Amino acid sequence: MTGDPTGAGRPGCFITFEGGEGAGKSTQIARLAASLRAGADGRAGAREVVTTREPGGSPRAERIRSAVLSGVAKPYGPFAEALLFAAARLDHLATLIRPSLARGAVVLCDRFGDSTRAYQGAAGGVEPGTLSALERVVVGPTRPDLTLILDLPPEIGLARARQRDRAAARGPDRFEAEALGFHQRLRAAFLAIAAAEPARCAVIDAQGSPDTVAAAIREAVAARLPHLVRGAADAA
Ligand code: Z5A
Repeated sequence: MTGDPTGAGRPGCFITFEGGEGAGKSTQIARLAASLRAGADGRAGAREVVTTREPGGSPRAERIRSAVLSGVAKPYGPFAEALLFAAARLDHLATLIRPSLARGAVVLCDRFGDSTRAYQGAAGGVEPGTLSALERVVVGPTRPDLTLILDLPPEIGLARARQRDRAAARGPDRFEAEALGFHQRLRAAFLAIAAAEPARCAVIDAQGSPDTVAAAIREAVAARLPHLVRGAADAA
């Protein structure tokens, strides 16, 4: 991919996935990556696709991830946690996201700034203006071209996450362990973000089978970023 197809001042394309616990973000990122990597003839590797996640995505940010998800920062409060997520994001942007976008890659990121707005803001009580100021400083112009918000009732997402955790013989992390009301506020917050920024965000019903959700995502990407799917095989 060459030039600046999204008009965002960079040759690559930045797509983020957001939503509550167990919404299927990891599952769907893998599927969209496979679909975008396939060329018109189904040949893998036709397009560079970088998959990454937040918190984390770079060695230094992954160290912050381990600390925050262990719950060690919880006693300092949601604003301190927002600062830690921002510190991780700063490194992730500098070392992985911006260099990938600059060479024309498609970057698919599991969570980004909207998670800070939803978890630390709407559900955690940090004032939105404070988080917007932090986002302006940390993210700058590297805003996503498209944000896919995977939406489903939190009871279903939490049940999926618990089942996955049981299979991996591990307990819930810092945020999975929060009460249902917290997760309901998260869902409302993501839907409010989508309603406030319809040009950037697409809400995807995440209750269907993985195949159904993958098809809805491909449709949303084709509608919003047609240059990405032109020629891409129906691989996922
Ligand atoms: N956080 C924050 O507070 N502030 C911030 O700024 C940022 C993050 C960036 C990261 O946790 C935590 O950090 C997160 C918010 C907070 N909260 N928590 N917990 P994480 O990365 O470990 O977890 P996550 O982002 O919430 O994702 P997840 O729980 O791992 O879920 P997921 O990626 O959305 O889903 P999945 O792994 O693809 O699927 C979950 C299970 O459901 C799995 O067994 C699948 O096989 C199954 N699945 C997937 N799709 C389906 C469908 N369609 N039907 C049935 N079953 C399905």
